Amino acid sequence: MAKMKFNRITLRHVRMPFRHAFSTSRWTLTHKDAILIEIATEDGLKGWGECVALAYPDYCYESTAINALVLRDYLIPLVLGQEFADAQSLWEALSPVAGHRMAKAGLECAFWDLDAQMQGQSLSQRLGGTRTRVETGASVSVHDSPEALLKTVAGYLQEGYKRIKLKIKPGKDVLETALIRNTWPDLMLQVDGNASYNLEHAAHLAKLDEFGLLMIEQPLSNEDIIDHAQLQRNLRTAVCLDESILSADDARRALSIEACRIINIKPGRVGGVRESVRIHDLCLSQGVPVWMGGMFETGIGRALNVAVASLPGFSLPGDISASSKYFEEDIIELPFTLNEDSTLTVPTSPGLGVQIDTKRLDKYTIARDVFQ
Ligand code: OSB
Ligand code: MG
Repeated sequence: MAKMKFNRITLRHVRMPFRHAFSTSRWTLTHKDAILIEIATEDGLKGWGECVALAYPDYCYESTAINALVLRDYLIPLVLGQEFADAQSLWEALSPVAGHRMAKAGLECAFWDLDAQMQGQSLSQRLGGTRTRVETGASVSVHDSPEALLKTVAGYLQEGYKRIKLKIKPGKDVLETALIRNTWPDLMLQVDGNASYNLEHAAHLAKLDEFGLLMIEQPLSNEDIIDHAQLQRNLRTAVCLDESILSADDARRALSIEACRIINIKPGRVGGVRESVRIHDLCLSQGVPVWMGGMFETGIGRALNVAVASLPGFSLPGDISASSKYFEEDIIELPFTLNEDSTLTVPTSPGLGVQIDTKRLDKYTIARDVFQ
């Protein structure tokens, strides 16, 4: 296969206002910050990637500013001017740097955009995707009052989302979940603890068992698959791991001790598409459902997630909403919109299959750095 040379790499720090502030168990965000990466090749092709870290390092140790630093000082010097035949060789070139999978994934996403363009294929086709539409659901932030929560959920259902994921934290969990369940008895419903609980909450979390949830996502800390295994033994509800799974090896270890029954895959979190496919394949071979997570991506990261979610093992609705769930305007020309069946359509043009709206991109760019 033709090799691709990374001739010029442009980093942009974008900051896009959210339509509504979003609160997780620890932090409230009013803007989406991200490092966007453009890689230009010798023959003028351009590939785009997004680093999914948030502005504040609460989900994990990576943040937007840390992504920028690690890319500038460590990762870009390893790949600039180099040629790569496949994602494996790119990954090996980045291996001197430990961790920092979100920063690495931004580069890897741009690689795949270029790679699929060179093949004249959409990324979904390139990866062997089997769906033309991917099922989605809405992730619902922690709310101050039950009334406000019900109003938000009702709004998403009205817009057409068929699955709701409620963010929970100690003190805002069982009652809130009961409220939604009692209001919508047949709703596909799941909860996400974002690592805010510990094993002392096990009996309390077991109260969620009566609500017929699809899963409880990452109740315990990022590092701890051992305690998750103990918790899962005491819950009927399936545990799903998000923060704890950074690689296919992590997934294999977690499944081998039954720390979870479901895995949330975020290409940005696990180091990119290649590692996502490895987790997907492992889970498919063991009959473990996976689904596509989200990190409030701009149109670039969203396009990547949609393409990866078109693989056959993604059997549960993903956190891949329409662009308008978060943003007044996206940085791509045609924002992602929700179909009537609670799906997004998988792009079919080459690469990521989205066109950058350069005017809007410039409007939201707060810093730019070119390496060549
Ligand atoms: O835990 O899944 C999470 C967003 C940022 C960080 C972590 C998470 C989330 C979400 C939002 O739940 C999902 C989305 O992008 O819609
Ligand atoms: Mg999560």
